[in-house]
Order: sequence, then C-alpha cells, then structure tokens
Amino acid sequence: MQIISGKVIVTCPGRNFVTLKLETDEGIYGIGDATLNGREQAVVAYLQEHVIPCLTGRDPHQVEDTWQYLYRGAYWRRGPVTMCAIAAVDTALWDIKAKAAGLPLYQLLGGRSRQAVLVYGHANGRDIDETAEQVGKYIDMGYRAIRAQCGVPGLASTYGVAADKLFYEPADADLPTENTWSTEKYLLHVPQLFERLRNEFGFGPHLLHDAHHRLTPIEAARLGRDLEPYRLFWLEDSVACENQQSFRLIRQHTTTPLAVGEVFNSIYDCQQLIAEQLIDYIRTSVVHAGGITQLRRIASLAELYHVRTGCHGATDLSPVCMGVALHFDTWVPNFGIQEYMRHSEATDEVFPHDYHFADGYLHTGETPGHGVDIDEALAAKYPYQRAFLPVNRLEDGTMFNW
Ligand code: GCO
Ligand code: MG
Repeated sequence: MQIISGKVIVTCPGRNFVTLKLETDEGIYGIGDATLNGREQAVVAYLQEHVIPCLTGRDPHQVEDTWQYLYRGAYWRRGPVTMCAIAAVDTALWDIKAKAAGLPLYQLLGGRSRQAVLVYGHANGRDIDETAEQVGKYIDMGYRAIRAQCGVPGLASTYGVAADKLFYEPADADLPTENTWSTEKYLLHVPQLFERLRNEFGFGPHLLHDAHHRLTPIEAARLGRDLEPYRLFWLEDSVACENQQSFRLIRQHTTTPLAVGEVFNSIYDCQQLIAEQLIDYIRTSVVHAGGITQLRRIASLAELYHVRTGCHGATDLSPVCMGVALHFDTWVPNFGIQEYMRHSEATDEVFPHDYHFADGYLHTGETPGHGVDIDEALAAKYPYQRAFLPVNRLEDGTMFNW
C-alpha cells in the first residue's frame, strides 16, 4: 500500500478545526486531527509545506518509522505546531492500519482493558449558586465526575465560566479579548465553592477543578491544602509548567491529587513530573502530544510511577481526537479519566462518529479504524474564521497567564 495524497481540511462549524486526510492507492483513507486553538493556520502551513510532500509514496503501515522520520528528520524538534502536525499524520496512519486490518483501533493497541471510559463534564456558573445548579444538572445527565468552575466576586470574567452552559468556547474573538485576574480574590473563593458542593451533593460524585496555570507554587500549595477536606479527584494546572520542579514544593504541602499536561507536546515535558512522582494524572492529548505513537510511550512511562492518564478533551480537540482518545482510553492499563466537553450539533454533523455517552461513560464503537469521519461537503459550508484565545492582565495592568 502507498500514500498517494494528503489533504488539509479547515472547517468552522461554530469553531475552527483542522483535519488531515491521507489517501492510499488501495482506496483506504485515514483521518487525523491537527487543531491548535487560535494558531490553526500555522499547522496548516506546516502540514502543507513541510510534511505532506514527504509522505507521497510511503508505506502507510510504517507508522513508527514515519513518526521518527517527521520528528528526528526535521532536526527542529518538539513545539506545538510541529507536534500537532505529526499527531495528525500518526492518527491518520493508525486509522488506515486499523481499517486495513478490519479492526477497531483499540484492538491494535492491545485490546480492551475496560468496558467503558469514565468521563468528566464541565459545570460552571457566574457564582456559587449557579455552579451548584449546573453540577446538579450534570448529575441528572448521568455524569459521575464533574469539573466545577465559578465566577470570582470582584472579577468581571474568569477562565471556565461560559455564557453557554454545555458548550464552553474560550476562543471568542477576532482579536484577543482582555480579561482581568486577581489570585487573592480567587484563592479566597474556590474553597467556598467546594464546601457548598460537598454539602449539597455529598462525596459520591468526583469533583475536579482547573486553576489554568495561574498560581505560584506556594499559592498552589495553599489551594491544594485548603481543598483537602473536599477530596477532589484532581486539581489541574495549578502552576505554569515550564518549570517542572515547581511541583516539588506543591507536593510537599498537599495530598490533593495533581494533574497537568494539556499544553505539553513531548514526553520530555512530562519526564521529571512523572519520574519524581510529582503528579497523579498526566493530561497530554493525542493531538497536542504527537499522536498515539508518543502518547502511549508517555502512558507507559507514567505506569511505572503510578501516574494515571486523564486526556485533555476540550471542544477545541475535534471529534476525531476524541474518537482516537477513546480507543486509547479503552486500552491503556493506567487509565484515570477522560475530559469530555460536548461538541456542538453542527460539529458532530461535520464529523460523523460511532462513540456515544451513557451513564457517565463514553463508549467506543466497533467500526474498523478510529470510527470518526469527516463530511467534506458539509465541512466546506463552514469557512475558517479567525478566533483567538483571550489574554489576561492583573488588576494593575500587568500581563499575566490566561
Ligand atoms: C481544559 C482546558 C481548556 C483550554 C483550551 C485551550 O481543561 O479543558 O484548560 O479549556 O483552555 O483547550 O484551547
Ligand atoms: Mg485545563
């Protein structure tokens, strides 16, 4: 079998998605997600100019060799743009291999390790009452694990609080929106949210929270400690994680489980955190961490150190990425949880898929491949629209982390 063409499809059914389609001389094709939120066109150019021309004529079954060719062969390694492009190729090749074998992808990875994939949904509100009401709604929908985010008194807006309660979409403007942040106000408020949620819903549902890289290590240690009575499933992205040793300090002070990794794109970004057992969950995703080929290496490293997986699954990761993540989750021995933010109806129509939600779990289908396709005619009806993630400033105007 040979790869005969590669096509990049950009579509915006409510938000932008970049999809790679690789076709073979035997009529089998594979699909991969290449979406990098707010930087979509950089990946499109990387694929079109620097990757696709090297793929023509290659044997699609050589998944590992192609990964190494694109990673080592580029000389310039790592980085989100490069790794998204490699991920898209890798995903499309695994899709082709599984289709050629006539098997759902999880069978090629090692087969089923669990019946279904535990997922967490996103409850959020402008204040504690509204967030509590949303948590109740998620419980009614069958969710067993819920991430709770809440507006902070004195701040006009904050990360994770959406106008539309089911479909959170942070890339909201043609140029970056400016938000204002105060760590002091936030740190006082969050424990009150979780006290209320545990009082109202008990300790049955798993509760999670995302600090979105906004704290210093000692602030994160304080928050982890303040949240201990409420037994969170995890506290996510408490500090910006370029400096992995920050987690040593946090770890010394709190037993709240820690999760990190959605912005990581290489196994080396995870290495110290995993090997020193500074985290409990690694959140790298198929699309941002170089595809299944690298993600499973990360998971295997994590397994050695009792670290479990918790793949990023926000709406900016397309249904293709979600479908593949579910095959990975169905197989991976050290599975923890999967994030599941629902895609809009328009998105689901552009990307027909065979996974479904029931009773707090997502279930993969049995279609050969990863089970997600793209309706190109429909995709063409939604042209690209530039959209940026917001930026964040402190109250005195200092540029900060979003
Ligand atoms: C999450 C993430 C997202 C990111 C988004 C950026 O935990 O789901 O933090 O909400 O902000 O994926 O593109
Ligand atoms: Mg996050």
